[in-house]
Amino acid sequence: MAEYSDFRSDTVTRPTAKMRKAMAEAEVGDDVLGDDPTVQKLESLAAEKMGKEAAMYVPSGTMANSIAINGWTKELDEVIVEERAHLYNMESTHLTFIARVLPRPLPSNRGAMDPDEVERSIRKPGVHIPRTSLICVENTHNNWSGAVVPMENLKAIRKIADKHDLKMHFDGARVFNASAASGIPVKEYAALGDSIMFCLSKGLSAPVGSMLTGPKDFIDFGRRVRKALGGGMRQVGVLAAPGIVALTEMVDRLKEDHERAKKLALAIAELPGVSLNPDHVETNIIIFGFNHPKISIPEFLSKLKEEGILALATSGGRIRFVTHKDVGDRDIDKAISSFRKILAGA
Ligand code: TLP
Repeated sequence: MAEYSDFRSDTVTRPTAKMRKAMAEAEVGDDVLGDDPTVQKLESLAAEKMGKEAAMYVPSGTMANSIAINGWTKELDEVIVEERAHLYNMESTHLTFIARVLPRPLPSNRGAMDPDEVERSIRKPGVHIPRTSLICVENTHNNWSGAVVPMENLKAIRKIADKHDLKMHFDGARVFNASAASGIPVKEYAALGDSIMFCLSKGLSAPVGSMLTGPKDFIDFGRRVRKALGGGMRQVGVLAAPGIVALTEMVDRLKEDHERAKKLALAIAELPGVSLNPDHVETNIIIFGFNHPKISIPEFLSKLKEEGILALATSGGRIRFVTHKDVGDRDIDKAISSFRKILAGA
Protein backbone atom coordinates (compact mmCIF):
# COMPACT_ATOMS: atom_id res chain seq x y z
CA MET A 1 0.00 0.00 0.00
CA ALA A 2 3.05 2.22 0.17
CA GLU A 3 2.26 3.86 -3.17
CA TYR A 4 -1.11 5.14 -1.95
CA SER A 5 -1.89 8.27 0.01
CA ASP A 6 -4.29 6.61 2.40
CA PHE A 7 -6.98 8.97 3.71
CA ARG A 8 -9.49 6.26 4.63
CA SER A 9 -8.92 6.62 8.36
CA ASP A 10 -6.37 7.50 11.01
CA THR A 11 -6.58 3.82 11.94
CA VAL A 12 -4.24 3.09 9.00
CA THR A 13 -1.27 4.73 10.73
CA ARG A 14 1.85 2.57 11.02
CA PRO A 15 3.78 2.30 14.28
CA THR A 16 6.80 4.61 14.51
CA ALA A 17 10.38 3.32 14.77
CA LYS A 18 10.29 4.13 18.50
CA MET A 19 7.13 2.10 18.89
CA ARG A 20 8.69 -0.91 17.17
CA LYS A 21 11.75 -0.62 19.38
CA ALA A 22 9.53 -0.38 22.47
CA MET A 23 7.68 -3.51 21.31
CA ALA A 24 10.92 -5.44 20.90
CA GLU A 25 12.18 -4.41 24.31
CA ALA A 26 8.91 -4.62 26.27
CA GLU A 27 8.97 -6.42 29.59
CA VAL A 28 6.03 -8.80 29.60
CA GLY A 29 4.05 -11.18 31.80
CA ASP A 30 0.67 -12.87 31.71
CA ASP A 31 -1.74 -9.97 31.82
CA VAL A 32 -4.79 -12.14 32.54
CA LEU A 33 -2.98 -13.07 35.75
CA GLY A 34 -2.16 -9.39 36.32
CA ASP A 35 1.55 -9.92 35.66
CA ASP A 36 2.39 -7.68 32.72
CA PRO A 37 4.44 -4.68 33.94
CA THR A 38 4.17 -2.83 30.61
CA VAL A 39 0.39 -3.07 30.59
CA GLN A 40 0.36 -1.89 34.20
CA LYS A 41 2.49 1.09 33.27
CA LEU A 42 0.21 1.98 30.36
CA GLU A 43 -2.89 1.63 32.51
CA SER A 44 -1.46 3.88 35.24
CA LEU A 45 -0.45 6.45 32.66
CA ALA A 46 -3.89 6.40 31.03
CA ALA A 47 -5.68 6.75 34.37
CA GLU A 48 -3.38 9.62 35.31
CA LYS A 49 -3.90 11.44 31.98
CA MET A 50 -7.67 11.17 32.32
CA GLY A 51 -7.72 11.97 36.04
CA LYS A 52 -9.51 8.69 36.77
CA GLU A 53 -8.96 6.10 39.48
CA ALA A 54 -8.28 3.20 37.12
CA ALA A 55 -7.80 2.21 33.50
CA MET A 56 -7.87 -0.97 31.47
CA TYR A 57 -6.18 -1.80 28.16
CA VAL A 58 -8.60 -3.36 25.67
CA PRO A 59 -8.11 -4.58 22.10
CA SER A 60 -10.42 -2.00 20.49
CA GLY A 61 -12.51 1.10 20.97
CA THR A 62 -15.58 -0.99 20.26
CA MET A 63 -14.77 -3.32 23.14
CA ALA A 64 -14.12 -0.34 25.45
CA ASN A 65 -17.54 1.13 24.65
CA SER A 66 -19.22 -2.24 24.96
CA ILE A 67 -17.67 -2.91 28.38
CA ALA A 68 -18.60 0.59 29.57
CA ILE A 69 -22.23 0.12 28.58
CA ASN A 70 -22.29 -3.26 30.30
CA GLY A 71 -20.79 -1.74 33.40
CA TRP A 72 -23.27 1.09 33.73
CA THR A 73 -26.52 -0.61 32.73
CA LYS A 74 -28.75 -3.60 33.37
CA GLU A 75 -31.02 -5.46 30.98
CA LEU A 76 -34.32 -3.60 30.50
CA ASP A 77 -32.50 -0.24 30.63
CA GLU A 78 -32.40 2.49 28.02
CA VAL A 79 -29.34 4.46 26.94
CA ILE A 80 -29.51 7.96 25.46
CA VAL A 81 -27.21 8.25 22.45
CA GLU A 82 -26.68 10.85 19.75
CA GLU A 83 -28.22 9.57 16.51
CA ARG A 84 -24.96 9.54 14.55
CA ALA A 85 -22.88 8.17 17.44
CA HIS A 86 -20.26 5.60 16.52
CA LEU A 87 -21.32 3.26 19.33
CA TYR A 88 -24.89 3.28 18.05
CA ASN A 89 -24.19 3.01 14.31
CA MET A 90 -20.82 1.40 13.73
CA GLU A 91 -20.20 -1.16 16.46
CA SER A 92 -22.25 -4.10 15.23
CA THR A 93 -25.16 -3.53 17.63
CA HIS A 94 -23.42 -4.36 20.90
CA LEU A 95 -25.95 -2.23 22.79
CA THR A 96 -28.63 -4.77 21.97
CA PHE A 97 -26.46 -7.79 21.20
CA ILE A 98 -24.24 -7.70 24.28
CA ALA A 99 -25.56 -5.25 26.90
CA ARG A 100 -29.17 -5.93 25.83
CA VAL A 101 -30.28 -2.35 26.41
CA LEU A 102 -32.45 -0.13 24.28
CA PRO A 103 -30.75 2.78 22.54
CA ARG A 104 -32.66 6.08 22.53
CA PRO A 105 -31.11 8.05 19.64
CA LEU A 106 -31.50 11.85 19.75
CA PRO A 107 -30.77 14.37 17.01
CA SER A 108 -28.06 16.95 17.55
CA ASN A 109 -26.42 20.07 16.32
CA ARG A 110 -23.16 18.62 14.99
CA GLY A 111 -22.88 16.14 17.83
CA ALA A 112 -24.23 18.45 20.55
CA MET A 113 -27.56 17.08 21.76
CA ASP A 114 -30.07 19.62 23.07
CA PRO A 115 -29.86 19.32 26.88
CA ASP A 116 -33.62 20.02 27.21
CA GLU A 117 -34.35 17.23 24.78
CA VAL A 118 -32.02 14.92 26.70
CA GLU A 119 -33.92 15.74 29.88
CA ARG A 120 -37.31 15.26 28.21
CA SER A 121 -36.17 11.85 26.96
CA ILE A 122 -35.43 10.47 30.41
CA ARG A 123 -38.11 7.92 31.19
CA LYS A 124 -40.39 8.16 34.21
CA PRO A 125 -40.29 4.91 36.18
CA GLY A 126 -43.00 2.45 35.17
CA VAL A 127 -43.63 -1.20 34.56
CA HIS A 128 -44.22 -0.78 30.82
CA ILE A 129 -41.14 1.15 29.97
CA PRO A 130 -37.38 0.87 30.11
CA ARG A 131 -35.36 2.61 32.79
CA THR A 132 -33.02 5.32 31.53
CA SER A 133 -29.65 4.69 33.15
CA LEU A 134 -26.92 6.12 30.91
CA ILE A 135 -26.15 8.99 28.54
CA CYS A 136 -23.37 8.55 25.96
CA VAL A 137 -21.49 11.41 24.32
CA GLU A 138 -18.78 11.37 21.64
CA ASN A 139 -16.01 13.94 21.18
CA THR A 140 -14.60 14.57 18.64
CA HIS A 141 -17.64 13.39 16.79
CA ASN A 142 -16.55 11.14 13.95
CA ASN A 143 -19.67 11.21 11.80
CA TRP A 144 -20.08 14.97 12.22
CA SER A 145 -16.81 15.44 10.38
CA GLY A 146 -14.71 15.28 13.51
CA ALA A 147 -16.66 18.11 15.18
CA VAL A 148 -15.52 19.31 18.58
CA VAL A 149 -18.59 19.18 20.80
CA PRO A 150 -18.67 22.42 22.83
CA MET A 151 -17.69 22.19 26.48
CA GLU A 152 -20.79 24.13 27.63
CA ASN A 153 -23.00 21.57 25.92
CA LEU A 154 -21.23 18.64 27.55
CA LYS A 155 -21.42 20.37 30.94
CA ALA A 156 -25.15 20.99 30.52
CA ILE A 157 -25.69 17.30 29.73
CA ARG A 158 -23.57 16.29 32.73
CA LYS A 159 -25.76 18.47 34.93
CA ILE A 160 -28.85 16.66 33.71
CA ALA A 161 -27.19 13.29 34.32
CA ASP A 162 -26.46 14.36 37.89
CA LYS A 163 -29.95 15.76 38.46
CA HIS A 164 -31.52 12.45 37.39
CA ASP A 165 -28.88 10.21 38.90
CA LEU A 166 -27.75 8.84 35.52
CA LYS A 167 -24.26 7.82 34.47
CA MET A 168 -22.46 9.36 31.55
CA HIS A 169 -20.01 7.53 29.27
CA PHE A 170 -17.70 9.50 27.03
CA ASP A 171 -16.58 7.98 23.73
CA GLY A 172 -13.32 9.85 23.51
CA ALA A 173 -11.82 7.74 20.73
CA ARG A 174 -10.37 11.06 19.50
CA VAL A 175 -10.52 13.12 22.70
CA PHE A 176 -6.88 14.15 22.19
CA ASN A 177 -7.92 15.66 18.85
CA ALA A 178 -10.73 17.51 20.64
CA SER A 179 -8.24 18.84 23.15
CA ALA A 180 -5.71 19.83 20.47
CA ALA A 181 -8.41 21.77 18.61
CA SER A 182 -10.14 23.44 21.56
CA GLY A 183 -7.16 23.94 23.87
CA ILE A 184 -9.20 22.34 26.68
CA PRO A 185 -7.12 19.76 28.60
CA VAL A 186 -8.27 16.15 28.12
CA LYS A 187 -8.73 15.88 31.89
CA GLU A 188 -11.49 18.51 31.74
CA TYR A 189 -13.35 16.50 29.14
CA ALA A 190 -12.72 13.27 31.02
CA ALA A 191 -14.06 14.78 34.25
CA LEU A 192 -17.48 15.04 32.63
CA GLY A 193 -17.80 11.31 32.07
CA ASP A 194 -18.19 8.69 34.79
CA SER A 195 -16.09 6.75 32.30
CA ILE A 196 -14.13 7.74 29.24
CA MET A 197 -12.52 5.59 26.59
CA PHE A 198 -9.89 6.74 24.13
CA CYS A 199 -8.08 5.02 21.28
CA LEU A 200 -4.33 4.57 20.98
CA SER A 201 -4.71 3.09 17.50
CA LYS A 202 -6.05 6.12 15.63
CA GLY A 203 -4.24 9.46 15.31
CA LEU A 204 -1.87 8.46 18.11
CA SER A 205 -0.60 5.73 15.75
CA ALA A 206 -0.19 2.73 18.04
CA PRO A 207 -0.90 -0.52 16.22
CA VAL A 208 -3.56 -1.89 18.59
CA GLY A 209 -5.70 -0.90 21.50
CA SER A 210 -7.86 1.49 23.45
CA MET A 211 -8.10 2.50 27.08
CA LEU A 212 -11.22 2.45 29.23
CA THR A 213 -10.91 4.61 32.32
CA GLY A 214 -13.18 5.26 35.30
CA PRO A 215 -13.70 4.34 38.96
CA LYS A 216 -11.79 1.32 40.28
CA ASP A 217 -14.84 -0.87 40.96
CA PHE A 218 -16.15 -0.16 37.44
CA ILE A 219 -12.80 -1.14 35.90
CA ASP A 220 -12.58 -4.24 38.13
CA PHE A 221 -15.97 -5.33 36.84
CA GLY A 222 -14.88 -4.34 33.32
CA ARG A 223 -11.98 -6.80 33.54
CA ARG A 224 -14.50 -9.59 34.02
CA VAL A 225 -16.55 -8.40 31.05
CA ARG A 226 -13.39 -8.10 28.93
CA LYS A 227 -12.57 -11.72 29.77
CA ALA A 228 -16.11 -12.82 28.93
CA LEU A 229 -15.79 -11.11 25.56
CA GLY A 230 -12.53 -12.93 24.88
CA GLY A 231 -10.44 -9.82 25.36
CA GLY A 232 -8.16 -11.13 28.10
CA MET A 233 -4.66 -11.14 26.60
CA ARG A 234 -1.46 -12.75 27.80
CA GLN A 235 2.02 -11.23 27.09
CA VAL A 236 0.33 -8.16 25.73
CA GLY A 237 3.02 -5.77 26.93
CA VAL A 238 4.37 -6.01 23.38
CA LEU A 239 1.23 -4.17 22.26
CA ALA A 240 0.94 -1.89 25.29
CA ALA A 241 4.52 -0.64 24.85
CA PRO A 242 3.76 1.35 21.67
CA GLY A 243 0.66 2.65 23.49
CA ILE A 244 2.99 4.28 26.02
CA VAL A 245 4.93 5.90 23.17
CA ALA A 246 1.59 7.01 21.66
CA LEU A 247 0.56 8.75 24.87
CA THR A 248 3.88 10.33 25.65
CA GLU A 249 5.09 11.33 22.18
CA MET A 250 2.28 11.45 19.65
CA VAL A 251 -0.23 13.82 21.21
CA ASP A 252 1.43 17.13 20.45
CA ARG A 253 1.63 16.50 16.71
CA LEU A 254 -2.14 16.03 16.23
CA LYS A 255 -2.56 19.71 15.40
CA GLU A 256 -0.53 19.13 12.23
CA ASP A 257 -3.22 16.69 11.10
CA HIS A 258 -5.85 19.35 11.76
CA GLU A 259 -3.96 21.95 9.74
CA ARG A 260 -3.65 19.57 6.81
CA ALA A 261 -7.33 18.65 6.97
CA LYS A 262 -8.22 22.34 6.87
CA LYS A 263 -5.98 22.93 3.87
CA LEU A 264 -7.60 20.06 1.98
CA ALA A 265 -11.11 21.17 2.98
CA LEU A 266 -10.53 24.75 1.82
CA ALA A 267 -9.22 23.55 -1.54
CA ILE A 268 -12.00 21.08 -2.34
CA ALA A 269 -14.97 23.02 -0.94
CA GLU A 270 -15.27 25.11 -4.10
CA LEU A 271 -15.16 22.20 -6.54
CA PRO A 272 -18.23 21.07 -8.52
CA GLY A 273 -20.26 18.34 -6.86
CA VAL A 274 -18.64 18.85 -3.45
CA SER A 275 -20.77 20.20 -0.64
CA LEU A 276 -18.62 21.12 2.29
CA ASN A 277 -18.39 24.01 4.71
CA PRO A 278 -14.68 24.20 5.54
CA ASP A 279 -15.53 25.91 8.85
CA HIS A 280 -16.98 22.56 9.88
CA VAL A 281 -13.59 20.90 9.57
CA GLU A 282 -12.19 21.48 13.04
CA THR A 283 -9.97 18.42 13.45
CA ASN A 284 -8.69 15.61 11.21
CA ILE A 285 -11.90 14.31 9.62
CA ILE A 286 -13.42 15.77 6.47
CA ILE A 287 -16.82 14.43 5.51
CA PHE A 288 -18.44 16.07 2.51
CA GLY A 289 -21.48 15.54 0.36
CA PHE A 290 -20.69 14.49 -3.20
CA ASN A 291 -23.34 14.84 -5.86
CA HIS A 292 -22.00 15.35 -9.35
CA PRO A 293 -24.17 15.07 -12.48
CA LYS A 294 -21.57 13.02 -14.39
CA ILE A 295 -19.72 10.99 -11.78
CA SER A 296 -21.04 8.81 -8.98
CA ILE A 297 -19.33 8.33 -5.61
CA PRO A 298 -18.00 4.83 -6.48
CA GLU A 299 -16.69 6.14 -9.82
CA PHE A 300 -15.08 9.12 -8.14
CA LEU A 301 -13.42 6.95 -5.49
CA SER A 302 -12.12 4.56 -8.09
CA LYS A 303 -10.68 7.43 -10.16
CA LEU A 304 -9.05 8.77 -7.01
CA LYS A 305 -7.58 5.33 -6.42
CA GLU A 306 -6.11 5.36 -9.94
CA GLU A 307 -4.43 8.61 -8.92
CA GLY A 308 -3.04 6.90 -5.81
CA ILE A 309 -5.54 8.37 -3.34
CA LEU A 310 -7.66 6.24 -1.01
CA ALA A 311 -10.78 7.59 0.70
CA LEU A 312 -14.05 6.05 1.94
CA ALA A 313 -17.68 6.42 1.01
CA THR A 314 -19.79 7.01 4.08
CA SER A 315 -23.54 7.10 4.73
CA GLY A 316 -25.84 9.64 3.12
CA GLY A 317 -24.01 10.20 -0.19
CA ARG A 318 -20.88 11.43 1.52
CA ILE A 319 -17.15 10.83 1.25
CA ARG A 320 -14.68 10.78 4.14
CA PHE A 321 -11.04 11.85 4.18
CA VAL A 322 -9.03 11.56 7.38
CA THR A 323 -5.60 13.08 7.93
CA HIS A 324 -2.96 11.45 10.14
CA LYS A 325 0.77 11.17 10.58
CA ASP A 326 1.28 9.04 7.47
CA VAL A 327 -0.18 11.62 5.10
CA GLY A 328 2.02 14.70 4.81
CA ASP A 329 1.92 17.91 2.81
CA ARG A 330 2.79 16.10 -0.42
CA ASP A 331 -0.16 13.75 0.00
CA ILE A 332 -2.46 16.73 0.58
CA ASP A 333 -1.18 18.46 -2.56
CA LYS A 334 -1.56 15.21 -4.50
CA ALA A 335 -5.16 14.83 -3.26
CA ILE A 336 -6.03 18.41 -4.22
CA SER A 337 -4.57 18.09 -7.72
CA SER A 338 -6.28 14.71 -8.24
CA PHE A 339 -9.65 16.20 -7.24
CA ARG A 340 -9.17 19.03 -9.71
CA LYS A 341 -8.01 16.75 -12.50
CA ILE A 342 -10.87 14.24 -12.12
CA LEU A 343 -13.57 16.88 -11.80
CA ALA A 344 -12.21 18.92 -14.69
CA GLY A 345 -12.38 15.83 -16.91
CA ALA A 346 -15.86 14.79 -15.80
N1 TLP B 1 -13.89 4.39 13.98
C1 TLP B 1 -13.36 3.82 12.76
C2 TLP B 1 -14.40 3.04 11.98
O1 TLP B 1 -15.10 2.17 12.73
C3 TLP B 1 -15.35 3.92 11.24
C4 TLP B 1 -12.78 4.91 11.92
O2 TLP B 1 -12.12 4.55 10.91
O3 TLP B 1 -12.96 6.09 12.22
N2 TLP B 1 -15.56 5.46 18.61
C5 TLP B 1 -15.29 6.26 17.56
C6 TLP B 1 -15.69 7.68 17.64
C7 TLP B 1 -14.64 5.76 16.43
O4 TLP B 1 -14.41 6.55 15.41
C8 TLP B 1 -14.24 4.40 16.42
C9 TLP B 1 -13.57 3.80 15.21
C10 TLP B 1 -14.54 3.61 17.53
C11 TLP B 1 -15.20 4.17 18.61
C12 TLP B 1 -14.21 2.14 17.58
O5 TLP B 1 -12.86 1.91 17.62
P1 TLP B 1 -12.25 0.52 17.09
O6 TLP B 1 -12.18 0.62 15.61
O7 TLP B 1 -10.91 0.47 17.75
O8 TLP B 1 -13.13 -0.57 17.55
